[in-house]
Amino acid sequence: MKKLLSVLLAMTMALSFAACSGSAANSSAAAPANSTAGKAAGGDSGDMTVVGFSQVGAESDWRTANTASMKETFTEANGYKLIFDDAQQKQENQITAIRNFIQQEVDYIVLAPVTETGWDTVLKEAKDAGIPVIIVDRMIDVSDDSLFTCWVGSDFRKEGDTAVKWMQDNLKDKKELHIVHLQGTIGSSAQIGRTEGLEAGVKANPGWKLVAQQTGEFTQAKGQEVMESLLKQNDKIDVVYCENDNMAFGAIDAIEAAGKKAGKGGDITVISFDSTKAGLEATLKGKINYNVECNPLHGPRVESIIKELKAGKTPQKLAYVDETAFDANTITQAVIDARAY
Ligand code: GZL
Repeated sequence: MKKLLSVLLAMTMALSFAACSGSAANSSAAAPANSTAGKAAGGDSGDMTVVGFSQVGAESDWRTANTASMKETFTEANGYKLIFDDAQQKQENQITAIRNFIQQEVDYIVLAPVTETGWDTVLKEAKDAGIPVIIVDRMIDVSDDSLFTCWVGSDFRKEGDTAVKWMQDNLKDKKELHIVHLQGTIGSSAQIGRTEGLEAGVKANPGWKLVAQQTGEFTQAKGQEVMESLLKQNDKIDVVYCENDNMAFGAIDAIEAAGKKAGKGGDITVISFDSTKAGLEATLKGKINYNVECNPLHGPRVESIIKELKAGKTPQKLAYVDETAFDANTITQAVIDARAY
């Protein structure tokens, strides 16, 4: 019996040691929470290029596609070690992640900023550490633009103007247009630009009335919650202008739960942004009338910037991606099937 116990004890000790050493090999004291440990894992990065990517979060289909594009590009097979951090839509988590990337001496930092302001201090630390910072998607507002190497993303004001032009061209039969505005994360470039577009439209069209303006934080749940409340407070709503697909999905659920019809031939016209796969499927069904594309496939764009930097070239400081828009009256399944996201 004693012998059996001693064998069991030895086996237990051996197993627990293996478990510790296993986790030690993968852990990284410096790696921030929600990170995929890379260089700092004690692994030898060798001739791999180490990229630290601070992502906003996982709030929408667009964000999921954006993350996928980055992870599909920065693979070990392509010569990269990617350290990925999901900030859960909190700027303080992004700042912590950037500081961890600096501590881990990554080769490049990629930042998808949740909001435009509040980056000067941490980007100065990255600059002092000699680490190039590439901004993707939303823009940052800093006192010194040498704090970032370059930016690639969308022209959000143009996206808003595109939606407003469609409204002017397609809703002119209504003398008065009562508009509910579901905004994205307040202070994000996507919200700022798309809001500016609508507000300029309201100013230019006397019959347009902005009934309510409220953030749905780019999420479906919040979009539905806000729309449910606004439907109770306002019996005259002709348009809901949703600053992304996920809030549009929530708004449509709320509209239908209130016994009204959303979209084509319905009570409330639905405008949306992102043109994700699910967003275009809703557009094909006529539940979204008009969907303005916001292209999330930034992985290859960031990689070409890194290749330029490696070759000693200076990348374009601001690079806008080309985008289009989709109308429920003309979209087809073939169009959706042909798209990458
Ligand atoms: C736009 C991006 C926005 C999307 C939302 O470039 O920042 O954030 O429109 C996402 O879906 O949450």
